Amino acid sequence: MGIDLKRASDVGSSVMASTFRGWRGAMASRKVQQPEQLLELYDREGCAHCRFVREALTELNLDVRIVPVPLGGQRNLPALKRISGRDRVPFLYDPNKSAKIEGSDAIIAYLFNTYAGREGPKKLRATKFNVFKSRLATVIRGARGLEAKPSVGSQQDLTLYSFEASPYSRPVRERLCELELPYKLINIGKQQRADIGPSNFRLHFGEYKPIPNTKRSAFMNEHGNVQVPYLIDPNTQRDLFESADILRYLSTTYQVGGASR
Ligand SMILES: N[C@@H](CCC(=O)N[C@@H](CS)C(=O)NCC(=O)O)C(=O)O
Repeated sequence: MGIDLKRASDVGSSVMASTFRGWRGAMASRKVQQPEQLLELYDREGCAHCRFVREALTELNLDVRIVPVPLGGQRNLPALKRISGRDRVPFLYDPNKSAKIEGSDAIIAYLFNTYAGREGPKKLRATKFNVFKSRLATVIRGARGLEAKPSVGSQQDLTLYSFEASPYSRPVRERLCELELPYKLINIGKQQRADIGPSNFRLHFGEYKPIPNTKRSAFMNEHGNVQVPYLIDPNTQRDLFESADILRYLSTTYQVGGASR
């Protein structure tokens, strides 16, 4: 059995990226309720400030529609300009409160105040040091998730189960961003000690039981385990586990030229 060095370095650099950010965006609240209408985030996966917002969304256990606006991308830029009057990310639209907010500090303050009734953590603020660490995370990932690749659009949004610090999910989010594919991001961060670890090697003895009546327990009931990334594509009626398979699928289906990196 040979070792796939390209894959090992992909997963390794993604682990490093999460480590630079102190594994923010791994743990999720047990309390916060998902609002009725989906929040919408204009986002660039490799953008240092967008990462803080996605970390906050995982920690608040909130789902969101991600509208990727990579550098050089033209598909979603008109929608961003229409809603915000500018071309800056991160930009949040909350249809529940008709709120439109630009910039990570303002968005995170809004999210924590509105959905948790408290201030956001200092570690998610855009201080020079935090921005530096978030940029390092992008650098170690070879600047993936920053620039658009030639792609064909999708009719309907895809759905991705993920959590921000998940090393296996990050490459998938990068690819979705580069291909300018909007998607529903369902965050299933860790809510208890038993959730910690990869799906096949949890740091927990005995049978794995997610907390009842959570997104994790619903996922467990449907699939018999909890594992991310998990992608659903209503355009082709495909659903996939395994990050390597998902990356291959996205490139083959949506990338012009179809080649995988
Ligand atoms: N071989 C899988 C590994 C996936 C995996 O282990 N994902 C972790 C998160 S990075 C997971 O699902 N952990 C279990 C959990 O969060 O409950 C892949 O490449 O997608």
